[in-house]
Amino acid sequence: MTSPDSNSSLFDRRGFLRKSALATMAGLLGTDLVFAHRLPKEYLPLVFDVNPMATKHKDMVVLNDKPWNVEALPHLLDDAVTPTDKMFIRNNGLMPEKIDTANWSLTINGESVKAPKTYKLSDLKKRFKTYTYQLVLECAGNGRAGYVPQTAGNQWTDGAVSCAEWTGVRLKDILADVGVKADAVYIGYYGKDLHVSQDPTKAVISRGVPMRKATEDETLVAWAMNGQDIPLAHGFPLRLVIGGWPASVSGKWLHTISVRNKVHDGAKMTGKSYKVPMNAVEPGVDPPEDQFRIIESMPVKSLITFPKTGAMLDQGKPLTLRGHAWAGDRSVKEMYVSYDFGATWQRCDLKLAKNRLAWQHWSASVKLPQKGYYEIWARAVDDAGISQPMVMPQWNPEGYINNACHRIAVKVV
Ligand SMILES: Nc1nc2c(c(=O)[nH]1)N[C@H]1C(S)=C(S)[C@@H](COP(=O)(O)O)O[C@H]1N2
Ligand SMILES: [Mo]
Repeated sequence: MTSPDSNSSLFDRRGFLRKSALATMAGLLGTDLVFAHRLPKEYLPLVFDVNPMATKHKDMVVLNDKPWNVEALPHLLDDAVTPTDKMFIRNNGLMPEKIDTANWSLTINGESVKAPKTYKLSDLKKRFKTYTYQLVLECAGNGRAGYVPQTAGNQWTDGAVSCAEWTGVRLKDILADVGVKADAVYIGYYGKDLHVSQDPTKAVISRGVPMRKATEDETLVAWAMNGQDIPLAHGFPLRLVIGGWPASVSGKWLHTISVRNKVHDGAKMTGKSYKVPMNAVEPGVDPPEDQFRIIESMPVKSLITFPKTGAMLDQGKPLTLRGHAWAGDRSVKEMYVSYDFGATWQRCDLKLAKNRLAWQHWSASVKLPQKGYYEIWARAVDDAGISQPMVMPQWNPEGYINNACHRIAVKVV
């Protein structure tokens, strides 16, 4: 949602905001637009123009505003499905300023398509079967703040993760319609955001995944999130959504997908971006580029979303804990909590995921024996038997994939 002249789906034929658009905005703002009927023709409320924080929960943490990098706190992620206002934002560049939804299109090109093909957004919606999935998007840098020595980049704590409900068409259905050659190995996306230097010739980010991940059922070209248009900060009007892998492969403001006959070499696919050393390194050691591998499925992880760290609890009352757990392409098999610094672990009730690549909800009831200070530690185990580490996992120079156990502090009074 941005410049007035460009949002044709938001305005009616006479240029006034549609009732449905107004309802969406009121929902996002959490309050009514008083005098909405007085808004001049082709005007959007200013608040949507400039600041994605307008639609975020007041406790969301801004790490950077140029580009926008905003994270949730664990207790904000308590909802089963992450609502817009509590969803982290990770922008590498500046959000596109002119979005012409009426003329938005998706082009499929690259060495490994039989012939390039372009679909108008409206045709995509009609032509292919629509699917809805809950998908975990976690920034590969989530948890970076926990690495010692510190690594460069946004110092995410635990909140660069979401699980929203995405609606769109399967990328594999589009690719089948286009026709892909036998030598296809990778796809790469292109989005309409602008480099921070505002130089339009500079690419912001253009990442991708191997064909086997690109053609999974859950890999979507999506236009809706949680049943509404995708919010501008999260990729309006079209986005590639790929659950379980670094969220950097889920391209926002999507206009092109290239089918490649080699590993995609777009911006932030090369160098050391989104890569970790192939072999363990001592903390602080940065090996040469050829000793890095691309991060694929994300590791097993969990969050305690209730209570909030710092909670004061009444003595004698059982404490109900809850949160979510996820494990990249895998599922989570077991979930444990400890309130004695890991000496003993209690098994939690763990639900199945709504669908593959969605997070799983867990809960547990614990009895803290007496007044005093406690920490609750939470630990998930994936279906291959791999557990979250209690301490810092393998340090890496870019500070990726820190899946150490989440801890909260509570006091019984
Ligand atoms: N076009 C584009 N797509 C993008 C990005 C971006 O900067 N530009 N950031 C990526 C990264 S690094 C992450 S972690 C996710 C963040 O998604 P979100 O902001 O919707 O939470 O989007 C990915 N897709
Ligand atoms: Mo990211």
